[in-house]
Amino acid sequence: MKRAFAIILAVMLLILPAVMSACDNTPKNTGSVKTSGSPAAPTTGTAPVTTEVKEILPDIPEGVTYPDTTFTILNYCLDSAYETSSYDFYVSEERDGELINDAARERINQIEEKFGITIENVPSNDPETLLKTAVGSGLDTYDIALLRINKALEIAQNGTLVDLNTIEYIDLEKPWWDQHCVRDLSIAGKTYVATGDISNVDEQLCVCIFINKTLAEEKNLPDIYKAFEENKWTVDTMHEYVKDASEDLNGDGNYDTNDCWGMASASNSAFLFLNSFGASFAELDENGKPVITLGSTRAAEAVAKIVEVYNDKQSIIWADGVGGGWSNVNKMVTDGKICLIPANIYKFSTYIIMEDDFGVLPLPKLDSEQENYIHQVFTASAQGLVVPTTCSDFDKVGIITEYLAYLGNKIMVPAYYDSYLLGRVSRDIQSEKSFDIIFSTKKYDIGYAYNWQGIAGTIQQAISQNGSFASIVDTKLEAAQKDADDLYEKFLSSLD
Ligand SMILES: [Ca+2]
Ligand SMILES: [Ca+2]
Repeated sequence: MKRAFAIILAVMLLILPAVMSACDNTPKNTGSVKTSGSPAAPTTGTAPVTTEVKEILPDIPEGVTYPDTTFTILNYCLDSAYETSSYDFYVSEERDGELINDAARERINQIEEKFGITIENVPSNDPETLLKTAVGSGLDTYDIALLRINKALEIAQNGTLVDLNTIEYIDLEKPWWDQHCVRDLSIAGKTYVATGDISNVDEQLCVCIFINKTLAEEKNLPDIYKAFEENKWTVDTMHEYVKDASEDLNGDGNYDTNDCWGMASASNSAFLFLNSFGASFAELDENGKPVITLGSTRAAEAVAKIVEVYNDKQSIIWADGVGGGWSNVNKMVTDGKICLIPANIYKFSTYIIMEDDFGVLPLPKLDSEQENYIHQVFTASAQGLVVPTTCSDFDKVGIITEYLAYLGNKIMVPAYYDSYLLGRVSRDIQSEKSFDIIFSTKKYDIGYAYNWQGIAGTIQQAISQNGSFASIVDTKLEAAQKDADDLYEKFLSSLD
């Protein structure tokens, strides 16, 4: 995955939609579009290199319209717990002039014009309950919904949702659907929830490492970007780095919120390193059957490292270990007292006010032998598309949904990239490179999503006990696998 971000704006605007579509894909599943993102474009800015690129279009019937009808989108819009909000379909006059708002409005306008429909956005803090209730009453209230992925998978068990593969005009192989999501969450080959360019939230809720470069320089820390270039960006490198950054600023012999810290996180966020270190809670096998993988050697090695790092109480401050929690720790970040923060990308909206210079890195590997970086999407809050079983016109829903995703690729993704990631978050070339890596190595962990027998909490438990992971996991493995097997059988014998 290569991109040419250093080229002039005109060329960038031409190629970005195509490039971003490839971004939501595994490398194997691409059409001709991907080639536009491959070779670096000429820096002279003379000849656009995209003239031969054939645009991939949605396979929907020509000229179909649905005049005077409303297309209702139930949307998980605000999540106060995680401070995220979705502007995928939410537009407001107050935010006119903001690129993402204007792009969202443009997408809605184009859809309404093309199909003669009216888009109605229904934002909710609990759309899953609303949808379940509507479907339970046999009501076709919502055409589609964007639900929290974990909750969507949960209600998929109860016959509320349609396997998206059965909807004729939704083509999940198209580049605007996130192939990582389809790969990781399609139990028994059934895809009840999907995301991709239809929404920006899966990117906002992807993890990265945020680094305070000003502080790193003050502390004379080694060049962390160089370690990355040399394939030495590993958990051990990270740990050494954060050890060197901590300082007892007021010299009272205690490390607390008055001091400088190598890293800030929370014991209940530590699980995000599991995927990064090449392990997982569960994986789907070749039949789409979930297999609990938390008992593997790899998982044991990964968790041992996580436990080691998080129990270094002079280097890492836990947001769940200080008064005021994250709001206090976020202030330390913006005050320039934290060197590294593993966080979801949306956290930049909080950190952007800081004066210090900062950069972005992928999450480290377990060791240099590990082939790829891997980045978990936080599915507890990230939302995905679902279609309720009470849908009365699957062709209509398929056609409009596919076109929404396609326009997301053309309109929304470039706005998100230009306005937010490139325009505001990225302050150096390395950060741009990091976003490329992060979005091309997304992972959705089915075991984290279903959390059978509470397996998602085992890492925090191991951290608080400073070890004993094997015995913690041993008590859960068999029952968790049984739960996963039952779910698989249920999905096999299916539902819709
Ligand atoms: Ca997306
Ligand atoms: Ca102190």
